[in-house]
Amino acid sequence: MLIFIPQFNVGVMDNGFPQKNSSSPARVRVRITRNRNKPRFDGGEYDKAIPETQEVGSSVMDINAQDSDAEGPFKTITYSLIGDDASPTFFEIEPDSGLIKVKRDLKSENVDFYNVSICI
Ligand SMILES: [Ca+2]
Repeated sequence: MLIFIPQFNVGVMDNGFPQKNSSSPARVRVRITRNRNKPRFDGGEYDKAIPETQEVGSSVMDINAQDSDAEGPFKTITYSLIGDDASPTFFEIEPDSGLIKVKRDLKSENVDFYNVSICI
């Protein structure tokens, strides 16, 4: 965190005649934040077996990640599913929480496993 300290004088005057005034030095400390850290998953690889009869809309697993930046948008994490395979068709992730849910009936495809890639 860098601190930029501009210094200046603040003036004040009255409306009398003759007009009187005074001044005082002032400074404002501006805290400069930078996006220094990338978000990291809490776990390594996530692996879970579910039945093909798992209901649409039900929870599959909860993905967690952290960002060690101090505050604001540099710390806020948004989850999304990525990849060219079928996984984004059959699964969805809540952008704020990282909860993966079944999006579409899994019995409609004869697939043994889905490789779900998550971007944060
Ligand atoms: Ca960050």
